[in-house]
Amino acid sequence: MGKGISFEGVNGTGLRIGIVVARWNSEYTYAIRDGVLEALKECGVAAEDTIVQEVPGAYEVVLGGKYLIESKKVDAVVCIGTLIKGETLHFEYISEAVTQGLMRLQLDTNIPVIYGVLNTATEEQAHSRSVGEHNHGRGWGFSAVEMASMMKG
Ligand code: DLZ
Repeated sequence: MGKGISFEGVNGTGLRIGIVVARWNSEYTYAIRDGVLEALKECGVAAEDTIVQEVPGAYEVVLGGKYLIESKKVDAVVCIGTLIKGETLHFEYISEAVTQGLMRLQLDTNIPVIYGVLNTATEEQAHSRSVGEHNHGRGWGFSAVEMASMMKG
């Protein structure tokens, strides 16, 4: 289960789920991707219904998500990136643009877009929330399935 909330009974049988993963900070984003994959498998999403698309950085996850929604007809998409504050002066710009972009994407398409972007102050926080004790990917995988099921009625 994800940290903090329960996803009891979430069933992904027959659902198609997309994962967009940024290669920037891939030590963390790949661990999150693996957490998402674990959760999807656990709730019955078939391997052939799980589509993974890599993009260069967090800034590109929005268009990557749009691509999976429009071309691969996914029922939900998890968009994964990691932005570490100390690392880039662009932090605020990229973070804000991606946050707005992902919300707009789901409202424009009516396909759930899970916000899989870590915005952290330190490398240690990014580590803890991905490769460390609290891999947020699991919760984001369950969230994708729950929201996809909801939208399908
Ligand atoms: C350029 C850049 C920088 C400085 N930092 C990050 C980061 O911490 N995390 C991340 O995912 N991507 C970063 N990028 C790359 C941008 O997201 C994007 O790939 C490039 O600006 C090209 O559009």
